[in-house]
Amino acid sequence: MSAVETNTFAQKYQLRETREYSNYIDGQWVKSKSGKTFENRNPANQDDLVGTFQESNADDLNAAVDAASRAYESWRLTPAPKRAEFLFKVGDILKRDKDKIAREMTREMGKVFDETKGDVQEAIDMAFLAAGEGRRLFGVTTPSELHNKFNMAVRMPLGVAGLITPWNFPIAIPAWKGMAALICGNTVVIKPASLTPLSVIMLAEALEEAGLPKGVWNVVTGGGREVGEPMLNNSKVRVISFTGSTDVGRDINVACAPTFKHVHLEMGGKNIIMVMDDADVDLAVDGALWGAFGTSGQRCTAASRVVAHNKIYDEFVEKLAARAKKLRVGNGLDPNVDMGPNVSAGQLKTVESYVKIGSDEGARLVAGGHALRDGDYAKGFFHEPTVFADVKPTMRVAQEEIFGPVTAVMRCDSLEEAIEIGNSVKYGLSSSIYTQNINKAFTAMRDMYTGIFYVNAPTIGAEVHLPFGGTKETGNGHREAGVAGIDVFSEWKSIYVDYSGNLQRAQIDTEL
Ligand code: UN1
Repeated sequence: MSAVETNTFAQKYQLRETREYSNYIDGQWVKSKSGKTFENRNPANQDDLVGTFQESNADDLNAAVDAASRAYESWRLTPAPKRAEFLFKVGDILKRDKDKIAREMTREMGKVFDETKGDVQEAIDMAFLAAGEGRRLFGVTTPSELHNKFNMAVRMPLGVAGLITPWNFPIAIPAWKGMAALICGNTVVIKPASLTPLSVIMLAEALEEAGLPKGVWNVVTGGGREVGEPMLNNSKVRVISFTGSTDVGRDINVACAPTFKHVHLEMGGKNIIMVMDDADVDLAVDGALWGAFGTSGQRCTAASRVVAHNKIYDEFVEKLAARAKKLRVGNGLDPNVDMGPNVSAGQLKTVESYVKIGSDEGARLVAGGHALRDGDYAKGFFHEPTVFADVKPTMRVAQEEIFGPVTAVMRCDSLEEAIEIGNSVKYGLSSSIYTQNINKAFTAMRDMYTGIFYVNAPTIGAEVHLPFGGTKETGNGHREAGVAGIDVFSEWKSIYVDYSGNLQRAQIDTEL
């Protein structure tokens, strides 16, 4: 491909010129000590080179951790409302640049422009939420069991936070983690997914423009082995927050055990929409379509399973298949497109292999089922929105995370059966019910063992001021976003102030 063609694409969609990007370490844009770079190309059009990025190594990572560690000494002592001022500014900058950032993000990872605007909006929301928290960061005061003694518990930061972030929400998830880390007084080293370094660089540009002191936020691009592993091994990093696959999360947990780092893991999902016989079927179809094919199904919270009551099953399947067939697939920057490509050749291959697995298992293909390779599609990683019907709950397509535009529809005869099927997977991120019956809604709300639950809405649509995360193999007991996110990036210090002037022994000198 020639540079001229790249420019044509960039110009057509008002994109940045292709160039080499640097790491951001200690307030400077610097090249990797490796001397190597890697390319990042548009998944909708491999001719379009987004940029080249530093293929960093352990030296770069350790330099970033050292910088973050030095900056920590003054950042932790900066009053939290003052730290908040930087975050308010970042929120304003992201708001000002929302469309520009979103266009680059669509170019970088493929989802449609409306969705990348939502991604940037989520980062804005998170910046403002965390900034507001700067005047709260509530602790606890409580009476003492002794006379003239004052008890309280306060939050303290941990030190350097290491963030390993995914490509599907390339700015929202770094913001969930990063804004919470910063407001608590931690400094940050972030390794973005290799498929979306630019989104995290754009976030760093906003933080730099907001005047964040040097070393407080550092970005090191590169691979998991070369950058991620040294982060896990560096004893100055005190907390790791990771979003990605369950397999990688497990390895991270093990790798962090020897240095007793705090670890927050956000991993896989196999989320379900339950459609009851009294549901508004058209609304449920709208929800299933958005839940399954938003972000081309590449969300941890994607509705990759649906269980529909036998009484409405045929109507639901027919309508969902018809609507899925009508979705327009293509370049997410084109306003006439409903669904973008898969993020990479590897991801597309996974989708294709699951379509084969589903067909071999005897599931009935009612929409899609093929990669798109003709004409302009040949330049990207496109796949048709795909619906399997008559899926059995034990089939692999109903059990395993696919992370692509494929959903598996199953049958049930009752709410109890739907809940049993819903809970029968190893993940526990998100679930939802469509029903007009409040008793059913509350029963499912209580009995679905997932971290997120929706009524008359799909499995996606989390807002930043509520905890985000899941049970079982989705998480390790933590949540991010909301006030729960503050818990990941702070720890408690219980403080006892004895102003009696006497030695008072707790549990012993307690008689009046
Ligand atoms: C994810 O599913 O990977 O709830 C994150 C949503 C978004 C975040 C999703 N706010 O769909």
